[in-house]
Amino acid sequence: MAYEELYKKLDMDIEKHNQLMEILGQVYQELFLSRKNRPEGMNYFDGVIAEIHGKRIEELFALKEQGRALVGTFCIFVPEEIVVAAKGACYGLCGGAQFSIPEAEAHLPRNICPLIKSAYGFKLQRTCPYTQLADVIYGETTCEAKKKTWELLSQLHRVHVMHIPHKKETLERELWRKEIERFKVEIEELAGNTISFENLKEGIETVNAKRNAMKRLYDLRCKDGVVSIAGLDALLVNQISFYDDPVRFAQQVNQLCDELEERIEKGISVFPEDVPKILVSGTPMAPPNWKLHSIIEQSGAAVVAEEACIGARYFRDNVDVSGCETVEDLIDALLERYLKIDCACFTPNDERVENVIKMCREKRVDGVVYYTLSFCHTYNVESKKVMDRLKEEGIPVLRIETDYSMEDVEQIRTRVEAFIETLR
Ligand code: BJ8
Repeated sequence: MAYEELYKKLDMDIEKHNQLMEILGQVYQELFLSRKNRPEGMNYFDGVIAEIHGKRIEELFALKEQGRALVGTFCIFVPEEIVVAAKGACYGLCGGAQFSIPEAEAHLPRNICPLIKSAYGFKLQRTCPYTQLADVIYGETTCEAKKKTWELLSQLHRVHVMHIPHKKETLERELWRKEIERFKVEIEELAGNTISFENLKEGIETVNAKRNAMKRLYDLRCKDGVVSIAGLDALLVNQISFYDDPVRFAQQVNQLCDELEERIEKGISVFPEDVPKILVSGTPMAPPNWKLHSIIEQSGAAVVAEEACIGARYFRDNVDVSGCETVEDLIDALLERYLKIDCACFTPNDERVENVIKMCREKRVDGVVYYTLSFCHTYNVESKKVMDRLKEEGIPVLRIETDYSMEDVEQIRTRVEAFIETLR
């Protein structure tokens, strides 16, 4: 095992880790590598998955040895620009696998969101090198289950909890500004130096460039009647955006987009011309959660967009640095950008409902699958408003609530097939 020495240094359970990787390899082979007509640009992203606990971990370990800050996160609210400005790495921690849930359930109630249980279970198991490497794990107070889990996680790892406002009024804006400043101070302490205006601006521009590349991919997924890339592949690229080096990632996505432009010009589609096009809206799909997309696409429809944090919510808005002259100006710009996030933890959150409709129009979808993880109360409750508005617009919608187990796959498949039939 090539990376065994590294895993020992990270105090990992190597045997269990290898079991996990074997399962991941089999699933990946079946869902991704065995499919035909994938863009060649996906080779890079296949390589990232093949080396997900290899080369990237080596890179991060090297950064750690240089004293750079390594920050693990669970939410798109963490201003990664600040970590990039400090020349460190900010990455998402996995929370999309059933594999780690049984251990987590020894500490956490069974009836909470699988995303939280999965991530917490990885820490208990010591099977995730990203978690083991993190100098600090950033948790946030977006939902009840998360904020209470951080208390338990902090007994196992260094955790910093960011207080995320649930409204967007004056008081909450002030609080959020202070939270961004507090985050900056902690990253500076970890990195051992102060973040200058130039560094922060550069960090923001790096992340903006990454988001621009992802927006370009979003625009090209389905254009001029051609579905140039499978939804499952596009989801994978979105998932990898949370792990990879941001500069390299943007280059690779842009390269993939060049190829997709050519495919569109030549009319090379992954699906037949009349394929029903679906927007998936709802809770994030952390890797390796590929369950719903694979069911939808195996059932004969194409997923052309995700209204989710691993999706458009992450790359829709950039940080506007025009007119910024001081670090404080840049922090204000970060504040403005992050408060555009329309997570269901906000109340009211009508902008999300309107964003779903806007995306449906942009992508000219035939229907929406509203996806919610079991026991996610915020997205679950908000489904009523989103679905009512979709019905008002005459856009068909199917609501799926599920977790990471495979027990309900056939039941979901039957419902999805019936839904797609009505769209034809
Ligand atoms: S900004 S969506 S990444 S909080 S699914 S853990 S809400 S019970 S993930 Fe999220 Fe940030 Fe919001 Fe996005 Fe809780 Fe719901 Fe689980 Fe969730």
